[in-house]
Amino acid sequence: MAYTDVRQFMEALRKTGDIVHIKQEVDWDLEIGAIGRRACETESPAILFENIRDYPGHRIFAGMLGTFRRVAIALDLAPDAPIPDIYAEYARRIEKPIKPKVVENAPCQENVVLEKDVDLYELPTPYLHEGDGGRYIATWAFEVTKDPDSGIHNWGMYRFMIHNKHYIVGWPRVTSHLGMVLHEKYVPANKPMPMAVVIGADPACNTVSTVSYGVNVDEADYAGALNQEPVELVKCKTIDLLVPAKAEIIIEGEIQPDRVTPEGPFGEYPGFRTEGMRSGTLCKIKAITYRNSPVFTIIPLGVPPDDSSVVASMTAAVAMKRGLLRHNVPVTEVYAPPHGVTHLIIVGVKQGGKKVVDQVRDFFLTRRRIDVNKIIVVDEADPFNWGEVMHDFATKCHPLRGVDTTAIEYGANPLTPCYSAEERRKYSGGLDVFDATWPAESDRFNEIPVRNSFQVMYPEELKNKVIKNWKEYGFKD
Ligand SMILES: Cc1cc2nc3c(=O)[nH]c(=O)nc-3n(C[C@H](O)[C@H](O)[C@H](O)COP(=O)(O)O)c2cc1C
Ligand SMILES: [Mn+2]
Repeated sequence: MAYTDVRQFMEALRKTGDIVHIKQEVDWDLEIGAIGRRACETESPAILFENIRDYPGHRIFAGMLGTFRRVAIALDLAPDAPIPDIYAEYARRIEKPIKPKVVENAPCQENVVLEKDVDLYELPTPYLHEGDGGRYIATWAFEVTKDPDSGIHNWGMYRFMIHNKHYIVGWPRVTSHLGMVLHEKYVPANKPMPMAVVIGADPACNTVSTVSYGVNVDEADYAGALNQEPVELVKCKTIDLLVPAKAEIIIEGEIQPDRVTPEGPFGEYPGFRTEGMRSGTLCKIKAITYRNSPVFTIIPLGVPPDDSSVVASMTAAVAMKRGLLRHNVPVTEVYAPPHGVTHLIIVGVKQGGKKVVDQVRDFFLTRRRIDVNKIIVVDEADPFNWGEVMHDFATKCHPLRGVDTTAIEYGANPLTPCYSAEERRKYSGGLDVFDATWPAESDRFNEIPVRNSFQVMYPEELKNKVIKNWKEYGFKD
């Protein structure tokens, strides 16, 4: 069964014990952030804050997809489904995009506040981390924009903070889909770019906004794929954009093509506050529409695991696998372990060696954004099994011949904490590929050593006997 709004999903989480309802009064000023952050770091349930200082009648939902259990539930799998199964189900579903359906009446427009009546401070936006440049209204939310030529909508998850009661300011990177369309099409024409912020859409809509399926497709089709039914969209009240009809809150506005405004700093997804204040993208708000008793969704972003390092790492890894296969690189699996915050990726190949490892590197170097800076390529280890990966990395990756280092002049991740301020400003950095595979036949310097494992060291007959008698010896299965 698909969860087509946040309320149904919270009910499912209640049934499995994956949400905590906090009824005590909590402060939007840091307290919600602190509770949410600790819940992430302790892999606790999601949270519904029901009593927020200064905001009676409002609710905040934190950590929608912050554990693989919650991702499994969102996909209607068993809550304790193993991570590879969750990856596989997500990958399987996005193979069949389903077009959205446009509706006339939408819950997200039960209440409408227009133009001069707009006051962004009427929403319970938390001040999340000490040191943030402001109250971030869009954290677990996404922005809808449109390519003026093709009419294709883009859904992307980009942070935005409140500038004042009529303006928000954010940082969609120039290399992001929104950033590219803004700078290539709206800014040169000096035209305002319509943008809607969607807060509190269903899990599928948020999931697909964390990744790019290509610049010529609508993410809405992929949300339909995940839900296995069309997502319902409705036309905004003041701008020509379609937004999810059952979302909790929609903020309608126009990006100002001729103005920049200070944005940040912010406690960012790699788990650090890396940057100071930046020149941000400014958006003037024309309307706020919302459901009765709206649920405001947030992510208390920080060190892993949280929604970013769990679900957004998964969508990123599956996109990488699809890309590698499209480029005929024979990979078996790609895993983005949450603690690698998409900086470290594990790539599995059937047959290792320099040729395939170079193909993997070359694929990553051609991407629009090279957020990854370390890749471990394995042949025998299961990419999802960190113990196996570490063992092969430690023993099979040659400290000289097994490490390939490339400098990146442009396109690197400006949020990577180890990069200098100058590198971050220039989007420069690097990529290391660690070859933890055995060399192909022709490149071998030595015979390949024999693995001392139960699987390899013993005759089949003896292994079968040991397995058969395992329980009788007194072991568990
Ligand atoms: C919680 C969260 C916050 C994000 N914030 C930003 C942001 O402020 N700016 C940005 O460029 N990307 C941000 N991203 C990454 C984008 O969502 C991601 O690159 C996505 O693919 C955007 O779509 P696009 O590739 O079509 O631009 C964020 C991701 C997550 C999970
Ligand atoms: Mn996109």
